[in-house]
Amino acid sequence: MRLKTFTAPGMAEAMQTVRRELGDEAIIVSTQKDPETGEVHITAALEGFDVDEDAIERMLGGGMRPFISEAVRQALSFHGVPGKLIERLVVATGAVESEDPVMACAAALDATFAFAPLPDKSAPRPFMLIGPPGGGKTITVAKLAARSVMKGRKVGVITTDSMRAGVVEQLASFTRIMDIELKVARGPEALRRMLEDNAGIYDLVFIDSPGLNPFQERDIGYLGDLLEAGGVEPILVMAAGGDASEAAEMGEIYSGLGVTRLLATRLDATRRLGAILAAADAAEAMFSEVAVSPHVASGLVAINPVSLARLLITDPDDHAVQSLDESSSYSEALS
Ligand SMILES: Nc1nc2c(ncn2[C@@H]2O[C@H](COP(=O)(O)OP(=O)(O)OP(=O)(O)O)[C@@H](O)[C@H]2O)c(=O)[nH]1
Ligand SMILES: [Mg+2]
Repeated sequence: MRLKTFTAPGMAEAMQTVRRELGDEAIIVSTQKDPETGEVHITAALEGFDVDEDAIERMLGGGMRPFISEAVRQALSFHGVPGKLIERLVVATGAVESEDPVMACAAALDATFAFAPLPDKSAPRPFMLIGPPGGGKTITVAKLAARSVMKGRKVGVITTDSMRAGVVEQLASFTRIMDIELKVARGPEALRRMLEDNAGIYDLVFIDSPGLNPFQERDIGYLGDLLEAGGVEPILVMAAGGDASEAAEMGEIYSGLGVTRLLATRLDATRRLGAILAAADAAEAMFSEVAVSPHVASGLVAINPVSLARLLITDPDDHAVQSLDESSSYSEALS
């Protein structure tokens, strides 16, 4: 056998080159996408040429596969991903031919989760950010609003969190800078009326919710009433870190409220991502953005299977999270 590696900007071009050079008899030994350049490397073999058969055996799976699966398993285990989810992800790595643990993990994440950033232009329904107390809902409402204001969108911001002293002012201090009037809806009925009155005025509406306790039936009942009255899309906001089993239990509860996406915060202040993987899995929620900074003017980044895989596989001391921060894109809105 003869082994040869081909590089091209995309999979289709790489395959064409393989066929042109080695013909239809070529056997694809491995495919790999360069995470930096996006280039595809295909290693292909052609029968009838004399080379090291053992090397091909190793590449075909005998040698590299267990090593890749083990690397992914160890990384997920370091992050505290629940055992059953680790097994599902490790099995899913087998579907790709890659010698790069990041790409194998990315393929497994892609097969297991959905990834869908929040729109920054317009949306048919308002978004309500919900989640456990202190998860970052209010700051994230301000970040999302700032991002869309920077794109020239007409943004409405509503808070339904008006019971505690100072919390309206916390959000108002940001909306004022963006020249947005913060509206306060005191209860489900007020929210319903406000949204009816505002119908068609805004490209995007972001609604903050109170820090309600997911393990208290009364709290979850009230949150359900708010969501129903508003006819809104609920986005689960949860801080990364913490116990994965607890996060999974919360995910299940929020799944009952119909959350569509998980927006994970505080990735800059944690080393383990098992809890957010467990929460997304239990909530059957898509991953949207992640927040990687406490500052309103920065640090909201869309995540995809490759960037999430890189965070999971890379040594936390390599500061992969910081490299995600696209801070400058909307910071002028609040400076
Ligand atoms: N380091 C870091 N801190 C964050 C991030 N997102 C939010 N925070 C901090 O987390 C704390 C809580 O944020 P809030 O936005 O007030 O959280 P909340 O969910 O609205 O809280 P409640 O309304 O009390 O439930 C604040 O001190 C934020 O600055 C992040 O991505 N990174
Ligand atoms: Mg809040």
